[in-house]
Amino acid sequence: MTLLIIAPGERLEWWQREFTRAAPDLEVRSWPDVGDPADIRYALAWKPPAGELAKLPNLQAVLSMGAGADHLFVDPTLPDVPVTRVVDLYLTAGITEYVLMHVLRYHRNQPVFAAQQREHVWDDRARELRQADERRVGVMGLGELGRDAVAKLAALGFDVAGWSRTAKDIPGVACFDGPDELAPFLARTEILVCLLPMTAQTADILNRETLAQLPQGAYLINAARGGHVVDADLIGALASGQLAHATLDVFREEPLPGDHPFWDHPQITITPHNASITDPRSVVRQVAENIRRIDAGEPLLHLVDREAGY
Ligand code: NDP
Ligand code: OXD
Repeated sequence: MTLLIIAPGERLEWWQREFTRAAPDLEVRSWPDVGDPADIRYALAWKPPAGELAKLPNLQAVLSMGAGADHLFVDPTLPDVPVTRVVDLYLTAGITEYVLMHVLRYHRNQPVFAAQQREHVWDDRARELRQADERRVGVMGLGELGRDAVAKLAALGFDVAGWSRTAKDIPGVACFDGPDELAPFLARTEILVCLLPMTAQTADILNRETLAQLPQGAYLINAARGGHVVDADLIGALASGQLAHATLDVFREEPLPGDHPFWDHPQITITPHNASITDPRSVVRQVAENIRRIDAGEPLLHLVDREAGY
């Protein structure tokens, strides 16, 4: 029973080490050193090259190394086996820290003060003095990540709303759902946080039309996927003043190409897709548990609904 890891090279040794600690009986190989492909029963993957998983004739499950599984579904040859994803306290905590950091940064007008510093300007007039309970924050996606973010934003006192596919009831959070409630959700959202999965329904969701439904001068934080944002529409919304600033962790092409206009845009903050990072120390345990379940014929943890795409 062999697990194949297909992922960027720099952390492979760490994964190997953690598997040795948590599941010493499991044989673990790292792509491209597959050995006999017939040995491989499970694959733990992050952005595997298209066609590689289809070469494994006895594959029983693909375990996404991240919370998202969209990087697997882009491969048209992905084998028809169960797909699971990561749900992990550390991963969630990282995203929540990122969301809180950037919401607070916008709430406290930090981009204005950063620009003033570049110009050696001392101007202590806050652009607008607002209390947290007067600041309307909206989170798209109320899943594992979105639910934690809204709870902690609400605990800080923000006026918080969330938008999801199906109806939710979360204490202290104004919940909106479905396409019909997207416009009212956006209309009340001054700081918009995107934590949606990438699916056929959510691709390009932040476009000229939807960005125009936000109040003028709104802020955007995208820690979900680059394909949620239409790049040219974002740049247009920043130029017109419809958006004041955007913080982007994810991009249509990663790494972000050196000549992309986002890099030097004064109203865009870029982070290199590290809002949160899967931590092998905790995640090997759920991978090992899912392998145990596959072997025992038990239902898997954190199964992805292939039809829904998340
Ligand atoms: P979940 O599957 O737990 O939650 C997804 C949420 O999105 C659910 O609330 C779901 O609604 C909602 N949703 C899905 N489709 C729609 C739709 N068409 N309209 C409205 N709402 C929709 O995912 P996670 O919270 O675990 O992760 C979210 C995403 O965050 C990941 O898919 C990944 O892309 C990204 N991510 C980014 C990281 C980074 O470092 N930048 C790190 C980790 C994840 P419902 O509840 O009704 O089903
Ligand atoms: C994930 C990610 O999906 O890091 O986990 O983007």
